Amino acid sequence: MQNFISIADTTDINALVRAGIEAKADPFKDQHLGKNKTMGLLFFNASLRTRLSTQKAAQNLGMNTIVMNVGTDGWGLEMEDGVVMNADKAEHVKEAAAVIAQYCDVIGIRAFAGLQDRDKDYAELVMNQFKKYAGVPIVNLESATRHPLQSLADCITIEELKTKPRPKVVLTWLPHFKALPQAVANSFCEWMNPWDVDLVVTHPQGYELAPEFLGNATVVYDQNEALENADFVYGKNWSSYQQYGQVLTQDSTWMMTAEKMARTNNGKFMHCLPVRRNLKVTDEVLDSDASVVVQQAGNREWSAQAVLRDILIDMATKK
Ligand code: AN0
Ligand code: CP
Repeated sequence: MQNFISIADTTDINALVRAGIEAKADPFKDQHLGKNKTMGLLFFNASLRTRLSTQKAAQNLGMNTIVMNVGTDGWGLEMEDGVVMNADKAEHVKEAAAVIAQYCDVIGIRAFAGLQDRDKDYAELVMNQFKKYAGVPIVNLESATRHPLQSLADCITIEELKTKPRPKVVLTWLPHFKALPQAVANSFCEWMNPWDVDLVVTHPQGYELAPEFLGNATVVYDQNEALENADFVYGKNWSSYQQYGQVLTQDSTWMMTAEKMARTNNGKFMHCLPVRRNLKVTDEVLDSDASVVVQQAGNREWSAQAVLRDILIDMATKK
């Protein structure tokens, strides 16, 4: 694998899931792969899991890591080509990416959707410009439209917990007052679609995901109906794609509760975290045995390790 920006950069989901599970069983077996290599992690937005788990994964592989909150500590970065830089941006990504690549063999980037301009967000300018101008492998740490390291960790978690070959997986919208990106939901669909699960998506009217991400998933607008016999319930809030970036409803009847979980097939509750308790999901659900959110977050280390391992192997064979 040369980059890990979207699922299109991968060839075999199951091989990555297996590599993640193998890394979990024996974290330091590939320590030689990253010797004398440096991973740079650039954050335009806040993070707990991605920041810690990706560093840990890189270190398990013998890499050095450099972390920078570029959003707050760096020069304002101009991402568009050919503009007159007479406003607030002091540095162009053309130089910045090339310079960072002088110090780093692999670059991870987190840059959320702005949620103002849909075309701009869905064009994935930040990832594409870094890919174009850095010339070293780029790893997506959550971009405007995707969060593939999360999705791979979600696959690993489902693989560990599933009790049948083809489980029913329900992605359900949960209420929130803030406008959140569609990235986690988009990516989850993008990874579940080609995988061996039955994917059902449930949300209020107006929260339809972009068709290219929804794929062949079944949309059921009645949340209770969608949850029937679910083996996994994946909760997430996202803002509207159609009325881009808008919060159309905060309807608290969409919150995940123990009563709703009782409709499932002894289903497990998943969430990428961070999660607001008693707004999106009740304490009762999060504190029950049904909740696997901590195991899921733990698997972020192994998804990152599977991806970085693949990138390092690719780099070594090109030498
Ligand atoms: C972010 C999001 O919804 O994209 C990050 C999730 C991993 N969540 C929040 O901003 C709360
Ligand atoms: N799930 C996830 O990406 O968490 P952070 O935003 O804390 O990194």
